[in-house]
Amino acid sequence: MKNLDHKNSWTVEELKQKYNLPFNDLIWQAHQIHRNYHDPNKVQISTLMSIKTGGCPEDCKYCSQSIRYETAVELEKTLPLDEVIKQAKEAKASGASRFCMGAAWRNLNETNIKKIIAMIHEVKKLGLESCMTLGMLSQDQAIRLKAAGLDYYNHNLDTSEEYYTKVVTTRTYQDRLNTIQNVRDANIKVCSGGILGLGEDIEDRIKLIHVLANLEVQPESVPINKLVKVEGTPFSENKEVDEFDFIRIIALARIAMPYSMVRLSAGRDSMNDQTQALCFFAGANSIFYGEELLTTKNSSVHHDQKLLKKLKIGTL
Ligand code: SAM
Ligand code: DTB
Ligand code: SF4
Repeated sequence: MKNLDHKNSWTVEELKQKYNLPFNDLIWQAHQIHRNYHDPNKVQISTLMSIKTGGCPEDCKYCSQSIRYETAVELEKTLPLDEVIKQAKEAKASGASRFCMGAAWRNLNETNIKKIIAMIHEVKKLGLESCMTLGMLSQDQAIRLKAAGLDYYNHNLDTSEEYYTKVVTTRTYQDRLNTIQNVRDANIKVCSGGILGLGEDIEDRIKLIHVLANLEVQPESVPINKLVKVEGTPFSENKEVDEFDFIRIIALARIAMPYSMVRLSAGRDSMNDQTQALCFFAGANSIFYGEELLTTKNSSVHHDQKLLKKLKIGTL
């Protein structure tokens, strides 16, 4: 049964045809693939921690942490190692299998890489998988992070190549692809996805899935975020994403990348339980768990526990 639907030579046209199927046909196809490749009643949970908050020089128009926008986020220093250990222990105790650390950097530098390596060592010692998202990485840096034991690196493409220039002007789509390649070449697992609600068209969303699915090796993890509207950012008043359009993209990601873990990522806080349940049916099988994402509120732990129990979904 395996491998039948797996290919990394999708055309945009083929993906559009899938996306435009009647809703029931689309989510049924996605669910069948989901069952063939994954346990449909299990989700993987990761906890996020911001190890360096605010003051980022990039101009991503959705982000609370860009120095260019007046948001409520205050600039903080890189957190000390003992704070990282404390939070990683709490994440483990609450049932997370992966600890994801994020920094508001354009790229990693020499001073910071030493701190990062120490953090990876400590997280690994606790028996947790490690994930980092630190901006651009060189080939040499990726190799050093791998040597330290890093399991995953998150670096999102966010949207289509065409729309990207409307979202960020301080780096290019190719810069993002280069870092993803450096991560892949260093044998670190790739976590890469995007955000819906940036003002993009449906076609941009389909093209994002197209780029991810056609990478030489598909990402092991594909986070699909719904924009968290942050006051003070240029995208704070963006139009809401239609729930069915969101579920369709989850289904498309599942069909195009059957082996990948599809993460129902930021924005769950503003989704009702029924929408989340349909996302799980359509192929989402990982979530961020914990009261906070990086700088914004996540769905509460209490609420998530209740929802997973209602749906009889267990954790990996
Ligand atoms: N600075 C690094 C970078 O951009 O790669 C790492 C941290 S950055 C906050 C990680 C990812 O979070 C971004 O690539 C973006 O996809 C996502 N993100 C940031 N702000 C968001 C928001 N308001 N809503 C949804 N996703 C967001
Ligand atoms: C991802 O795709 N989503 C996470 C994680 N990777 C790093 C980040 C979401 C951030 C949401 C906005 C905030 O909390 O600042
Ligand atoms: Fe900086 Fe990352 Fe936010 Fe962009 S998304 S402004 S790179 S922290």
